[in-house]
Amino acid sequence: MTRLDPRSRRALGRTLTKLASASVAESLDHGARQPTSDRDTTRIGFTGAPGAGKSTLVSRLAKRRLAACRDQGGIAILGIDPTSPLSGGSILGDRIRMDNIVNEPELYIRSLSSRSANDGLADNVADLLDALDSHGFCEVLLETVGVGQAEHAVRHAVDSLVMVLQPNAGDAVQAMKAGILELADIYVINKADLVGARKTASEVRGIVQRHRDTRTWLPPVIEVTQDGEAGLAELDDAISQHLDWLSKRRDPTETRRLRRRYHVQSLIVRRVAELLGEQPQLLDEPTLRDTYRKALQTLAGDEAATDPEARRDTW
Ligand SMILES: Nc1nc2c(ncn2[C@@H]2O[C@H](COP(=O)(O)OP(=O)(O)O)[C@@H](O)[C@H]2O)c(=O)[nH]1
Ligand SMILES: [Mg+2]
Repeated sequence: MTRLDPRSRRALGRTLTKLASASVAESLDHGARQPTSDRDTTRIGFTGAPGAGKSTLVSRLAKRRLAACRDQGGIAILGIDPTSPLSGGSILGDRIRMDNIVNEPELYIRSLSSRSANDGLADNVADLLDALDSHGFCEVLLETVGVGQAEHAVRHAVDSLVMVLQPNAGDAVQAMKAGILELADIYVINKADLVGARKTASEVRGIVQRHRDTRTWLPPVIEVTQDGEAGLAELDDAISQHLDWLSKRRDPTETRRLRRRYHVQSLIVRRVAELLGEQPQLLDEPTLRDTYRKALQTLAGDEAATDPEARRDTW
């Protein structure tokens, strides 16, 4: 059975569905059962406002990058949509649109809602990314919504981060000027067929140049349209160049440490949220320090409950 045959895809789909709403204990159980991947899957993040054209761009790019990945496990696209009354519909819409664009057996596409996370990422995204790594994909393209906090969260989960802006993305450009959005490795001015694209691109280029640090990577600003190949090819090259640049400066141990760090931090944050939900009386302690200490004590006590040996098999 190859990794991308229908049975294997269905099994992966079920795992991702479970992981998306798993408790911390369930996530840890699952993690303990995962085979360690023999090589590191490359992770590329795409972030930007809803409607910026991310899904369209990511599917076209995946198709392009598949040539180099086809014999090495294929590509997975993981889309995280914000929870909203419309998200069910929009996720379905994404799925249909992406499938139409790509329709390749070596490409796996999955969209999930971001549930309770307020940073545009699913709470459990680190689990989901690890599951995709274990499945042996060559590259994972992660699409997340948001301008602001989402970039900070996703920054640590991916190797290259692409920010997708639309022409006249005034808010995002202002945020960049204020130094809030300087985390991307590559900026895409998408929908460059629309009026204002040139101006937005030159504004963003100006900001990137002003913040230039000669010791580090200079983020390129690339104009892309859904009907043209030139911008897409430029983006494809820029991502490869950034990954290459990164690989000369960061060894696999460091990459693994960064991923583990992000993962364990997010598990702890989730566990604290679970605990304070389960035991709200902890919030009634007289002082903040009392609540903090009691919460830590309770967490130390419940670690035993998350020991996979002590739990029944839920996977
Ligand atoms: N004019 C124009 N529209 C585009 C372009 N790329 C995507 N769109 C449209 O923008 C809308 C949102 O696209 P989508 O990929 O779902 O955006 P997402 O919410 O960022 O994932 C869709 O109606 C697309 O057809 C482009 O290059 N030019
Ligand atoms: Mg989308």
